[in-house]
Amino acid sequence: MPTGQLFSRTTQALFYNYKQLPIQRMLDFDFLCGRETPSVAGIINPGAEGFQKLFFGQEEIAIPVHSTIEAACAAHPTADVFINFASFRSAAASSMSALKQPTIRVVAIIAEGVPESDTKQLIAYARSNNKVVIGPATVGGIQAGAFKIGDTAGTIDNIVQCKLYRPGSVGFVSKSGGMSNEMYNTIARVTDGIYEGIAIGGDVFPGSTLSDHILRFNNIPQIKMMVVLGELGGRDEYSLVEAMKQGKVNKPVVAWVSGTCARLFKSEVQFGHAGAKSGGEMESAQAKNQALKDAGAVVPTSYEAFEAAIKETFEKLVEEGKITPIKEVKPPQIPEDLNSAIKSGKVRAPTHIISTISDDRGEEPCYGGVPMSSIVEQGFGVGDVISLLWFKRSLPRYCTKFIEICIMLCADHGPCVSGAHNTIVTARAGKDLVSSLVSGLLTIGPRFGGAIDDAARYFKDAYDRGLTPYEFVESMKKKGIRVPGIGHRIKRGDNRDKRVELLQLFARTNFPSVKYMEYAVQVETYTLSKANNLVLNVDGAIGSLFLDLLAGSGMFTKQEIDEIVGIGYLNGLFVLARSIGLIGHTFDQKRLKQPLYRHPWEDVLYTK
Ligand code: Q5B
Repeated sequence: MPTGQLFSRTTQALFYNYKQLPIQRMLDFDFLCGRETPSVAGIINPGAEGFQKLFFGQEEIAIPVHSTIEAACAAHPTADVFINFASFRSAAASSMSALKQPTIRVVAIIAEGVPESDTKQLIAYARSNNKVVIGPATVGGIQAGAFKIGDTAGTIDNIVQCKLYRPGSVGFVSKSGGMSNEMYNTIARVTDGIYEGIAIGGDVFPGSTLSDHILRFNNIPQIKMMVVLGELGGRDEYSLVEAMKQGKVNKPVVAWVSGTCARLFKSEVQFGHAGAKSGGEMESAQAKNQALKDAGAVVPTSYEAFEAAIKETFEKLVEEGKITPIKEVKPPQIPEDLNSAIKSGKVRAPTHIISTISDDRGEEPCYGGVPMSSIVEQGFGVGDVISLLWFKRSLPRYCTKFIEICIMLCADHGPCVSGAHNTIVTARAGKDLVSSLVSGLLTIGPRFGGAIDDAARYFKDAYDRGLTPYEFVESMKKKGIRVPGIGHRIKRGDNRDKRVELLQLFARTNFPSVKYMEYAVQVETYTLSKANNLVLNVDGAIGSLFLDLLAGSGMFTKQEIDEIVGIGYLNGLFVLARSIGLIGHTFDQKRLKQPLYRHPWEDVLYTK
């Protein structure tokens, strides 16, 4: 065990296992103390590498993350403290690896339940290599105004209240981490505060003992008095008694061993810590308190009298001129995290996204306000889900059925159409599903599959303005625009598109009105008189029939219909439907292990 200071204002640590809160608390403490460098140099997160963003005061900093202890030590050779937040299962192995690194001097082990045999090996290795282990089962320790391990001393408010942002004159050591927070408060009330505080942990075999730290404190000139809080169980306090008897401690020690109430119980009592169990008279709190008193420590009559005993000892040292009470400094204000400030109602912040169709914050996600479970329980289909997410309302069954029929009929139209061709070529180039799908989807547009919106726009406009089919088609011709929804590469007047017939049949049977569709049929009659391929195609059929659905269902205002047509919702039906087929084509090519596609020369006209 080294004989003096463990930490300083420039000490840096490596933090094992990424735990955002304790690391941020260390950095907040650094800022409070006016440290220039963050006390966490690097984070070891087994298997992960990169950076973690954290705050150092008001600024965000990126702390390097390493996947191994060795890599972290090599990258940060001046970081000599290893703060181990591993679970009890891996804490011993990782602590031993850290102790074996030449750069590491102090290892703090937070986990409870580390096997005692493992801890003994760690202790033996540390002692023979002049290294320090704090813990296991500890919150850690703190050097006021300089360096803090993990969650030691709790919240920033508590740290400020205990004046831990600047050094005092008291060295404090305890077994319990929870009680050490309490004692930092007590000591701050009646003295000029802590210089260093260590919680050695509540295990039967602590990595370093009460006396190890008291002897160390005895060699630190800034520490003028020591406070010890022991507990029943074990014999650790007797090594301190021995050291005091041998005259190795020459600064005042105020001590209390808690657990005097154990005698009130008829049977043996185990307190919170693994080691806090009286194993006989010698290990009782009473016996240890008496032994410390006999060795020269100031031992009060009860825990309640502890504070007064510390106060009295401190004031005596001040009177004797051994302590000059320090000038108080005002610590800087730690900027509050936005989330906690919002939570407490101190600030408000504008949102960056507005969403009206779904919400996943409650017990279950909702589509358009309808919970998932209702969607399943009521036997909703994909048409109902589209109604909720696209049109933000539950449409009548005939409407959702129509949507589903559109999706089924447009799911695929063979491998030769633009979309499927692109998907097939992409899949054969070895690309993944999403790339193959997207390359097919990107062909959907005014000529292929994406004419539904324009068909709806032009048919609606022409019908609403009372144009005859002749006037409509000829006015389009004058403008040089092909009528969207009319014409097909393979369908003809004598070879009609079955999909169009099926959609028309369904609408005639179920829709209250099919006026837009009838208008489209009249347009087709006129275009067919011009050329045999100018049939009403699937885009034109869906576009005109969706106008009938919107107008006839009574579920949409005129303004809403204009908005749906204006924004262009309807190509979404083809995109959604054809994705099914394009995914199928991708799988098909992969399943067939098709090689890279190359278009044959014979099929290209090379010309100048
Ligand atoms: N002419 C679809 O053209 C196609 C005219 C027209 C007035 C028209 C063409 C067109 C509008 C867009 C549209 C959706 C490019 C089609 C689909 C999904 C699919 C696909 C599949 C599936 C076909 C020859 C002559 C020319 C033109 C005139 C042509 N269309 N006049 N209005 N609409 N339609 N797209 O056969 O005087 O000789 O210069 O743009 O609705 O994509 O299965 O394949 O499920 O995957 O190449 O069904 O009609 O004819 O370009 O050689 O034109 O007819 O002006 O006249 P074609 P072109 P002229 S459904």
